[in-house]
Amino acid sequence: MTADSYKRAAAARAIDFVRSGMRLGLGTGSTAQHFVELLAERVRAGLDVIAVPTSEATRAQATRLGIALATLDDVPELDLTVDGADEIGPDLTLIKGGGGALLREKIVAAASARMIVIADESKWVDVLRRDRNGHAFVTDGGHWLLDAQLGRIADPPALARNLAAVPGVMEHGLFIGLAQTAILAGRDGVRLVERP
Ligand code: A5P
Repeated sequence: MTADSYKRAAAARAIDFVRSGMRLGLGTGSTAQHFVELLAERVRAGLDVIAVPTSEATRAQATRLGIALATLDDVPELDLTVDGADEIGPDLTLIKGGGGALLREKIVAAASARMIVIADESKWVDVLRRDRNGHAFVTDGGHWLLDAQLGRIADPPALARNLAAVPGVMEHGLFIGLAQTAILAGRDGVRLVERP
């Protein structure tokens, strides 16, 4: 099995949580793409949902696949958001933003009664860590995204407060208290983790 097949397995499990009539948030990234593909199959089979995408890439994919879309202006409260993550800690604190969509991802997750994070097991970590090379690019919203090298993040809430206090910082990729459920797929199968 490849990492991609694990991502698809996690996405397939998340589809079980979708019911007709739901208002959904659609995440961004390679794992979320699997979820959108599988959701579209259900829509073609008669599932009735409306969805708010978290990026232009997800909007384009969902439109192409025939999923009815809306914005939070039309549908301010969502039932469920399904999204990927760069890292998932044991209390379901997340690092997100590797796909450049963290601002809209956080707004959509915060508007949702429930957020499920889907990932392959490699995303599960004991302590959040960000160790990619620093870079900046412009997001869908026209913001510069900086990838900071911060080593082990022992206290994510304190870091989140410090980042939010920096003038000019629009948003950061720490998602604290947003995900209720993680669906992780790996060699030993698919497991669900609920936030403690
Ligand atoms: C998008 O901005 C990100 O938050 C993604 O959800 C995250 O980077 C996970 O992406 P993959 O599913 O491609 O690993």
